[in-house]
Amino acid sequence: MPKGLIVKALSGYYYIQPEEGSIEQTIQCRARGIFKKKGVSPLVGDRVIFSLTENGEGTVDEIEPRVSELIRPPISNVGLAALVFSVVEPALNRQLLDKFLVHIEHAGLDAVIVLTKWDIIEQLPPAKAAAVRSEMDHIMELYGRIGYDVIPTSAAGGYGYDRVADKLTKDISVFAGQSGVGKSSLLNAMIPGIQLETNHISQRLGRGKHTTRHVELLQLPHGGYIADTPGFSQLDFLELGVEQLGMCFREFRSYAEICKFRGCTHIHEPGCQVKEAVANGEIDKTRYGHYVLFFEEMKEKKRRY
Ligand SMILES: Nc1nc2c(ncn2[C@@H]2O[C@H](COP(=O)(O)OP(=O)(O)OP(=O)(O)O)[C@@H](O)[C@H]2O)c(=O)[nH]1
Ligand SMILES: [Mg+2]
Ligand SMILES: [Zn+2]
Repeated sequence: MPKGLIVKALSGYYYIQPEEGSIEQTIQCRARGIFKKKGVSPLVGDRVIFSLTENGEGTVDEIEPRVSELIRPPISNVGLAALVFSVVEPALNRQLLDKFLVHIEHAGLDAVIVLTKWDIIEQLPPAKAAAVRSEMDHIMELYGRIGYDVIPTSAAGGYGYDRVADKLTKDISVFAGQSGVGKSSLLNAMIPGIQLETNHISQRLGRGKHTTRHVELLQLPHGGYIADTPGFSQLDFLELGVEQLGMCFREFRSYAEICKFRGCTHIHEPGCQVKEAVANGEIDKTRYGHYVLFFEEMKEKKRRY
């Protein structure tokens, strides 16, 4: 039976690129009923076995084991996530960035942080421009030190995306971020010949309009795939256990190993080396603040279910 890759999922259909075919020759497939019964649904990124039906369509029969899986955006077998944040319009939300990073660390993916719309900084009133620039310098320095590449880009100005493209060396990578930050615009600038739909952010709401409505894999010129995804503004910690949270903050790890108590939550225990590192400035206070916030959020969820 033929094998293929799910490159798009839309309205109950899965679009499969056959192993020996190009992305233009996708086959529209339904999933077999058995998946629903088992509570699994095929994801974009899945390598599958499929069969052809008489009408030129097909059926997804089997999903090969996944290397990784993200719930939001829903995609499997991703090796690297590019977390896309605009420097303005909408303003960079550090809490969402840290939440995102927790998900990425938990899923075991590599991450790069892509800052978009850099050109807009130049057009801001001088005081505002200086404030944004200094915040971005801080973010680049801080996250760089933790071990994440931070890449400033501008689709309008035509720079930075070659550095992003260089990072997309995994078989499948994904662009993820809020609506209106410019994911599709950056992909349009990066990949010759594609024209993804993009849209102005709403003046009234100050955010994007959810222009991209489905997850879709695009073929990269130098091999591999990149997924454009719909934006979102909320992320839930569905599958993450509260005891795993600390490990998802990369810079906590070496300190957590030497906390006085095994299983230290770094909240109230004496002899906590993470808190010590926060106090002496080795760990960023805002990052730690988000850790505490997420910790409480997760505890609260647990209580409610
Ligand atoms: N000035 C400037 N505007 C940009 C840049 N990148 C994107 N934009 C604008 O930002 C708006 C949103 O861009 P999109 O690419 O549609 O954003 P998206 O992240 O794909 O949004 P969703 O599909 O809704 O998740 C559009 O009006 C773009 O023209 C940039 O580098 N500079
Ligand atoms: Mg889009
Ligand atoms: Zn501790």
